[in-house]
Amino acid sequence: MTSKTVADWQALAEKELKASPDKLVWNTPEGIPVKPIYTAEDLEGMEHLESLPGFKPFVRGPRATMYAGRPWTIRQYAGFSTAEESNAFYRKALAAGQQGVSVAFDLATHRGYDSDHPRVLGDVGKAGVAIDSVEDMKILFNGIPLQDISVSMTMNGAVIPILANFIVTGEEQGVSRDQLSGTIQNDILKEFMVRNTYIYPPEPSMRIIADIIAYTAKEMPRFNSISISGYHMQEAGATLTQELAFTLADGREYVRAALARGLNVDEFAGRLSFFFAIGMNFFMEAAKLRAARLLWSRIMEEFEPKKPGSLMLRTHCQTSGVSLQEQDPYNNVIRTAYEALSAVLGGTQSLHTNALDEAIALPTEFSARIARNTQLILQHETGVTKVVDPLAGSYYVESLTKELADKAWALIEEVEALGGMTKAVADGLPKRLIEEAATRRQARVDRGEEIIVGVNKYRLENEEPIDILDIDNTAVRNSQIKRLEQLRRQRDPKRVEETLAVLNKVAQTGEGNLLEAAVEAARARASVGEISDAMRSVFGDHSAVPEVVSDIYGSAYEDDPEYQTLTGRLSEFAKATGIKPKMLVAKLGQDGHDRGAKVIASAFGDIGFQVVAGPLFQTPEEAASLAVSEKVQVVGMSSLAAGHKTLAPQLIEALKAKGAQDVIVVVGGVIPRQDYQFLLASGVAAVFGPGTNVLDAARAILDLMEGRRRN
Ligand code: 2CP
Repeated sequence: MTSKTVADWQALAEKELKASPDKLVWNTPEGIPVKPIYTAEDLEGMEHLESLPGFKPFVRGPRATMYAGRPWTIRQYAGFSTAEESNAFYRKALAAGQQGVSVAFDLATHRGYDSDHPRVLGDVGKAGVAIDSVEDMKILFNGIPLQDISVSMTMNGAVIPILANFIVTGEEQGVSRDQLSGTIQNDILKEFMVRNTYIYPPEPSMRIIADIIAYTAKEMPRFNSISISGYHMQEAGATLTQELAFTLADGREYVRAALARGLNVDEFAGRLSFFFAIGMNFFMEAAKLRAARLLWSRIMEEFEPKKPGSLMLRTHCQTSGVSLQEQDPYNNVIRTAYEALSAVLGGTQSLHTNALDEAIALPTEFSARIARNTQLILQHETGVTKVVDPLAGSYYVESLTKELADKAWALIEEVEALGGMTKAVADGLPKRLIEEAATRRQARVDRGEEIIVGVNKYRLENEEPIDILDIDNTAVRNSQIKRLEQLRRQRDPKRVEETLAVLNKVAQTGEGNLLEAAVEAARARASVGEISDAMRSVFGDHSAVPEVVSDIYGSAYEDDPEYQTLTGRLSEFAKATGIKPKMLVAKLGQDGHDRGAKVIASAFGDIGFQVVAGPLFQTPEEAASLAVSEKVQVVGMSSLAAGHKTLAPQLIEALKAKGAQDVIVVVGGVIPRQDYQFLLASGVAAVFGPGTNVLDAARAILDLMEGRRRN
């Protein structure tokens, strides 16, 4: 037994360092000062320490035996091009050790458009599978027994037609609703905050959620009615406390919506599930999941449930997409493995591990195998499944658990003071805080304060491009159109019309259940677009006004000479031309991922550009009109959903047609190197792929503008 005290350690550390050990304190983006040492003193008075797994507040896990009894579910998120191809991919993955299915839909489907809609030319079959009707869904799950394999569907906008199609697919496979197991994402609040695949305004969107919770509580006892997601918040730049707080506050709001619908809390609370991102802050991410369970049981106690399961937070996790890098991409395997271990040590119920190429494209069969095997190796070779919550009692992890919980709780209270999450979202607070955090992080990375191996340090001189999957969206679109035509020929039009009229009436009157009505329409073979439109005509479309934060990026660079040179050059340019350089940041197609666009708009604004932040979901034609009316010199098109090869050339053509061929078009975002030549040949002046330093991009654009001026 040592008789040494913390003060003794301080003295020894000071001698070793020849400075105070306080200088080793790491201030994380969450504002948590991480000390170089934690001791028993840090645990004093901590209430949750004595709890056991399977019992409230569930810090140590929702099940008593956790992975010793049953390991987490290996559930890889996938889907691309047609239902046939995605089905073949799922079946192979299941045969190779995957344990659950998780469907990625294309953006046209997300936003409730059939594949033949003119607004979705660049989106069909990209970034997910195209589903237009029950017929597609039946192909998607062909040979996958829906009574045995649980299916997660990431769907929020067009959640009613997709869930209706799933139910009918089950029926036609001979699997009744009460046997279907799985999860629907169905989390609209975070869509308004960060993910942007909404269709309707907040109020009817919340009604949709309540209707789904009510329907599944009654009819689908094995089905998780919602996956309340923080993942996308972290992807959009949120700190871990923001992710934790806003996700749990969203959850509380959904509980309130279901209660307002007349449900009893114990009827539905046990089937609410969660979804978090797991980034590179190894111990803090594991602590985050422990803190999430602690706080959720605290929140749920307010509603006085009788069943212990109603207090239990069960979650899916996905390793972080933003931590993946285009540069030296095999490093991503290593990143993902650490993140996966962190999720497992935190006690996740199911897990997706990203593939090494996911920073630039959909996974290939090769990269998907490595990603899956990352989990299989954890489950079978490392022994981590044998002991429940092995980090319990760690001075550091227990302290982090408490600090994260306390900080997140303070933010949850702030949201409460605003009147709950729906009001906070309408007010814009969460979005603003997340965008500020994202911009701060970009500055840290650009300045090299946060090291990313292979990107801002240890960068390779020559990058060998890796093989990636390319989807021919025109071919997918054509085959979807053919199937839609066949569907429309073969169905009974009168039945379609009648069922859609009923759905429309349920939407209008507020009486009845939207999902129940949509199931009838799906049985009659109404398409995803038609079912969505039957509600769209009543609810309308949501449109967000883009707002951009300022003075975050610039203030991180305050005294930086390089930054001063650049801003100086910009003001020279403005003086010489008589106008401040003006750029439109454009988002085209159904791609709602706007973190990159927002960070660029914000940073460029600070640097000295006049920035027009274009609205989401523009067609190339609409963006060109905006560029002309705003008299911009540059359009920066941000593309993260693989539509760039269709949309960038169309944008250039549209500008030409308006006589605006002088406008410089640059493209940034998730652009594989393989596509650079194609884009440059189409008239794009520069391409900025993942990992681009914002100052470098600004310099390059200014060079282009000066070049044009001289010529
Ligand atoms: C679990 N079980 C056990 C034990 N552990 N039984 C005995 N002993 C144990 N130790 C039981 C559970 O009670 C359950 O049965 C069954 O085993 C399955 O376990 P589970 O823990 O419920 O796992 P799961 O079926 O895989 O469900 C996990 C979730 C679910 C988290 C609850 O919501 C889910 O699968 N979510 C996935 C969401 C997802 O994939 N999202 C993709 C996002 P009972 O059911 O009978 O109780 S895509 C992201 C992209 C980026 C996007 O959004 O854009």
